[in-house]
Amino acid sequence: MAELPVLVTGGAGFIGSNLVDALVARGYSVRVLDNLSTGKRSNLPDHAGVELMVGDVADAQTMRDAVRGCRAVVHLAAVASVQASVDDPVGTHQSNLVGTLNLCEAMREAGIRRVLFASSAAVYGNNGEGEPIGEDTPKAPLTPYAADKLASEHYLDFYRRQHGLEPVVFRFFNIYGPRQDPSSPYSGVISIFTERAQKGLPIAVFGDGEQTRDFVYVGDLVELLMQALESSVVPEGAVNVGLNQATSLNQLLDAVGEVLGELPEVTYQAARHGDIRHSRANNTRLQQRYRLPEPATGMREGLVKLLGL
Ligand code: NAD
Ligand code: UD2
Repeated sequence: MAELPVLVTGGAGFIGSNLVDALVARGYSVRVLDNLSTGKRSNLPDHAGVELMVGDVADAQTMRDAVRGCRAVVHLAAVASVQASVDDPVGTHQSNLVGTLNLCEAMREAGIRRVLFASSAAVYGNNGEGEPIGEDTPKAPLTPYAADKLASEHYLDFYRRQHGLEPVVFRFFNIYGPRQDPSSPYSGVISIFTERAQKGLPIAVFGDGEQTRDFVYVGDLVELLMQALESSVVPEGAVNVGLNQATSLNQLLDAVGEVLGELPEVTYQAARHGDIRHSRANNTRLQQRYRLPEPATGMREGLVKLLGL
């Protein structure tokens, strides 16, 4: 069975390329479908077992071609920037919802069942803020990005009930690690802070730095994705991917300073409009269904790996 490829949509991006490395290391062959909008060819290993199809998930025929002969799919392709979805709701909808629907149809036609889907903590909006957020927390998708993620979850559930698809829906909290692109102001905060600290450029904290996030190292996420791919059972219901640990930006800066030996100038500016104060996952379901790496990668260790030290 292992000779049939796993399809990774968005596999040339940050999370996708880290997953591709792990799949290759475990002897899987991999097909990547990516339009290289934010992903890069150079993120992928030069390996005979990795095939790159440059194409768009929003194109139904491309999606049919991509799933043909695959054993399972990990669906990561999306416009991952919330701000981009605010600026261009119609354009991002093609990637973020139509892409998912095309995938469901292509899998139904091809008789492929297992699909892992990258949803987001964004589906909760500001609900549950201040306490660990459980999966049953009422949803409040406040942006086109979040609306498309939540709608994708519902379509996947329809295909599960109607056509026997085996969707595994993960709601990622804040993922960080190597190859996360720091180039936009809305890139992940860890990618921005570490890049600027390495270059000695000033760091801007929006707010007082006491806001907290539940940061997950990408290597730990990839371990979970591998388990979900290989598991024989697929229980219903989305699963939060967080560590139930709150790290403030000030604590993050301390850790960056410790790991690099020094920090550039840090300025505190006005908080971003609509910024969430505290985001932390209740991860009981994750722990019931999967084995989190024990111990999970701590912030200092994750920064060392990210910085290649
Ligand atoms: P990324 O931008 O590095 O990866 C997305 C990949 O999808 C890129 O390689 C991009 O080129 C590709 N892509 C975009 N639109 C496409 C299209 N229409 N057709 C084909 N390929 C397309 O971002 P990432 O952080 O690796 O995100 C991966 C997934 O995880 C996304 O679905 C994102 O929404 C989700 N997610 C990420 C985080 C996080 O903290 N990084 C949090 C929640 C959810
Ligand atoms: C994350 C996701 C977003 C969405 C949201 C849902 C990322 C990159 N973003 O947004 O897609 O899923 O969660 O809740 O994963 N900050 C600074 N200085 C900077 C950059 C950021 O202070 O230069 C602050 C920012 O204001 C926020 C915190 O850092 O308080 C984290 O920002 P982020 O963009 O990494 O992630 P978040 O949680 O806002």
